[in-house]
Amino acid sequence: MEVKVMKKLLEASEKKAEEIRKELKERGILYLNLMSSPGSGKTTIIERTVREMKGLGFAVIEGDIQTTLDAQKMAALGVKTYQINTGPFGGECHLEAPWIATALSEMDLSGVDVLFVENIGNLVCPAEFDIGAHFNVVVLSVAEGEDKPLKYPLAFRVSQLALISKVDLLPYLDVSLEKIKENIRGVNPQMKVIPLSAKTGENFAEWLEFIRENRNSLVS
Ligand SMILES: Nc1nc2c(ncn2[C@@H]2O[C@H](COP(=O)(O)OP(=O)(O)O)[C@@H](O)[C@H]2O)c(=O)[nH]1
Ligand SMILES: [Mg+2]
Repeated sequence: MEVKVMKKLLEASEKKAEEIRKELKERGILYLNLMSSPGSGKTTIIERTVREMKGLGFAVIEGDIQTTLDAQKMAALGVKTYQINTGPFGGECHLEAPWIATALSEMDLSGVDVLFVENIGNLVCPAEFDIGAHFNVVVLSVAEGEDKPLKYPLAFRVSQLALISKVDLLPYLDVSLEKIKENIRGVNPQMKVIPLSAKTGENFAEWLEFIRENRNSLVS
């Protein structure tokens, strides 16, 4: 019996994800779901993106178990921000499509061209839930080591883009960027991979170009 209820809940969540994807496409809002382990640089990447990318309006839904720290950083940049804290509701380690739908229904999306979801920091649970994004973006910092795509393959399988972050740290680490790329492509040969640094701005332009191109093709 319990299994049946769970299946129904998952089906409802998947249906909601499809509805969100379609609605945001119709509204011309590119929706990107950033997933990574804690500290790999999601917030910093979004902050630099908002600062550097002129002419586009941004909104962010922040997922955290506790605190509004990242949401405060976004709000300080003038970004339309919505915080989902799962702590009071059992401390779930992922976001789900119905919660995103509620957030969207309560947000003012006028003038918004790009929506980021900063998912809850871990490489396991968020990958299991389709939250209706146009692109899942997995962020892996070079400091996390070469083997993480092999250890947490689902996050890499369900994503269309991998950002290899903090490449400015490479000179200080015994890590091969080529090996990280090879391991990502071993799990997902179709994956687009962009190594970048949100600190120095190295190769950041390629990420901005990805956003601009995909936002344009959504509205053309
Ligand atoms: N060296 C370096 N540090 C970074 C970079 N991006 C983020 N950080 C630092 O890494 C830490 C975690 O970043 P944050 O954006 O909060 O990660 P999140 O938990 O994934 O949102 C912070 O201290 C950032 O200043 C980067 O490109 N290079
Ligand atoms: Mg963050």
